[in-house]
Amino acid sequence: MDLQLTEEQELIIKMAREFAETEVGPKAAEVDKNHRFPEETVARMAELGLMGIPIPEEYGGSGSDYLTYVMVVEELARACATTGVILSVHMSVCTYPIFQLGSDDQKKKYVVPLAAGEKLGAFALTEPGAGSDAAAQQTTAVLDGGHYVLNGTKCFITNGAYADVFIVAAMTDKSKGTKGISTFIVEKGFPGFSVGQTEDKMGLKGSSTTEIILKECRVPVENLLGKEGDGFKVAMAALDGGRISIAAQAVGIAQASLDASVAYAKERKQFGKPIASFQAIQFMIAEMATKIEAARGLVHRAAWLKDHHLPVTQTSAMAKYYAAEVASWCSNRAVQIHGGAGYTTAYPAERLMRDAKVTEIYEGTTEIQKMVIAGSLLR
Ligand code: COS
Repeated sequence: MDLQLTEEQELIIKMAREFAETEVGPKAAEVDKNHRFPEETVARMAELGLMGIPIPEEYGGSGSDYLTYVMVVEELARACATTGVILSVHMSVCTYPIFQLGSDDQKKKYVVPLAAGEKLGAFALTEPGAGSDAAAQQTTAVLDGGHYVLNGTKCFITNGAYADVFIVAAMTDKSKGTKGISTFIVEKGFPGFSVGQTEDKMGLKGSSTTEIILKECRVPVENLLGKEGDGFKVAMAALDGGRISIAAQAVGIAQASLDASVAYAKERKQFGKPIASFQAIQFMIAEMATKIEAARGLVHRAAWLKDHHLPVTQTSAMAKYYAAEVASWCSNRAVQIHGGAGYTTAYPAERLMRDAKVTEIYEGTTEIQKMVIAGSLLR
């Protein structure tokens, strides 16, 4: 595995880091406090070419690769975890699957504007009764002439109120179990499509998490993504890629927790000296840095496998499981190092702790990742 970056990859990552530090980070606390979806940041990401990093230029993207893209997600999440997940969902579980699995017409119609950042993407698999058990889909899709008619309610949909294009899973044949699920490309303007309730969450407060309601929603037959009955595999393959970028988001949150801890430990004095001089603090910092490096290594390895079209399911699950635990652990330690100040909104530590938690839950809980890892080992 050669992870030596090219000059072009370095340039993209450097640009993303500067953008994150100067434009994204300074707004993170305000976006969190006001539960504000940072539309202007998404527009700037489009201008900078960050909405289509792993997509070839002929399809509106920057022509780079998955590794560079997840490194950018880390940089963004380090500054603002909300911004990290907006890009992650837009690319990993909407734009990229359409690029990989879509017909040429679908790519021209959807990938081009998505990769250019003219449109925002989302992924609608989860339902009230189909979370970890993703196969328990209740949403139905019935063929009616040139359209499929979709009925059902999706929940916890990231980018829900702001996305233009959704990959939606639905049952085309209930009797066939996982082989009766199909995936569709659905536009927000299709008749029968509406956005339902917005969730009030513990963290990632700037990210839009909503219900999607499909009521006699008419989707043209040419918007079937993959073959009828292949939807479960399409969704699982999308999540294989999605979990790498969520893991990168987790590494970004963990790194921000370390950065904040180092700065505070040098500045805060107790017993007549900076708390950085105490071994209890030094050990926490050393453990954080080591875990972050290990998690980042897993993320880069998974992205490299994906770029080389090698099996990635197991490594992607490992990266997501481990990086999410590291993010939660590091952000918890960051609050501890900050003491009473860490429990207030005067410092970013409490926000990082709230933002970290969901990385252990969405795109498959830690327990699901362990099932996937064990499943591939015990097959
Ligand atoms: N890529 C491609 N195909 C896959 C796959 C993957 N990563 N994982 C499973 N499949 C295929 C299997 O090969 C199998 O195909 P065949 O029937 O042709 O052999 C089919 O899908 C069914 O697989 P399996 O029997 O393993 O499905 P299960 O219902 O047991 O589900 C888990 C497996 C639990 C791992 C899956 O439902 C899952 O990942 N759940 C979590 C979903 C999730 O992340 N939810 C969060 C919502 S998105 S924010």
